[in-house]
Amino acid sequence: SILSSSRVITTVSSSMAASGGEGAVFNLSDSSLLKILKGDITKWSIGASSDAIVNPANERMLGGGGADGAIHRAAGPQLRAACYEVPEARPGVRCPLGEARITPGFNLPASRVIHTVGPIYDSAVNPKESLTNSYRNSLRVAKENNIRYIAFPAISCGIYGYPFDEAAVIGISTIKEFANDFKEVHFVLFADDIYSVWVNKAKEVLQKA
Ligand code: AR6
Repeated sequence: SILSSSRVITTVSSSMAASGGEGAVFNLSDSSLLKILKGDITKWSIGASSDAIVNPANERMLGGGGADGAIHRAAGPQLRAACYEVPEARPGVRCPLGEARITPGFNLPASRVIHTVGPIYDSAVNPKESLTNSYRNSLRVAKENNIRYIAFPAISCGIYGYPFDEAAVIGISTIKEFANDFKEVHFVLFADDIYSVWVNKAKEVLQKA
């Protein structure tokens, strides 16, 4: 797709087309890319067994609204059953704030789902630290499971109320720490306003591809 000249012009790959078509590409390192795409994360896959999407879940890990609800609907009831089997860290808590857990993707195009719990912006003790932990632990779990392509939504930026610009800087900078561990890291963002914030913050934090 041809974007306005202030943005990065890129060709449409199959994964971009599947997730909406519009995208911007940045270098994380010599051998890895960050792609910021507009679209629906439940449709995302790179077509490899080493791909995973990140689910912005809650501590119970049994589904919810927003992207979590959409991911569970698209994956089918086996996903909820697999989440139910994740051992509780404390009663009712399968994934504590800032941590991450992995399951198969079942009926999703992506092979695996990495569930993480971001902070509720207005009530978290240290929302910045918790959001950083969410990204860092999602990437750690992905790396431990040999994931080479991973797609994030804007964790905490919906129901959990995190300001987009602060969340974008945290997400992009934390991903940069893992530049050598992944071939591609994608953000798949649902709305125009969040997409624009992410592209602008990526221009500040990273080099264009
Ligand atoms: N693809 C990509 N992004 C999406 C999609 C989608 N299909 N659907 C929504 N978004 P949210 P949170 C965007 O609310 O703020 C759930 O109830 C959305 O526009 O999904 O971390 C959980 O169970 C927003 O920009 O997650 C938790 O209780 C971003 O994804 C709670 O919500 C994240 O919004 C988690 O809240």
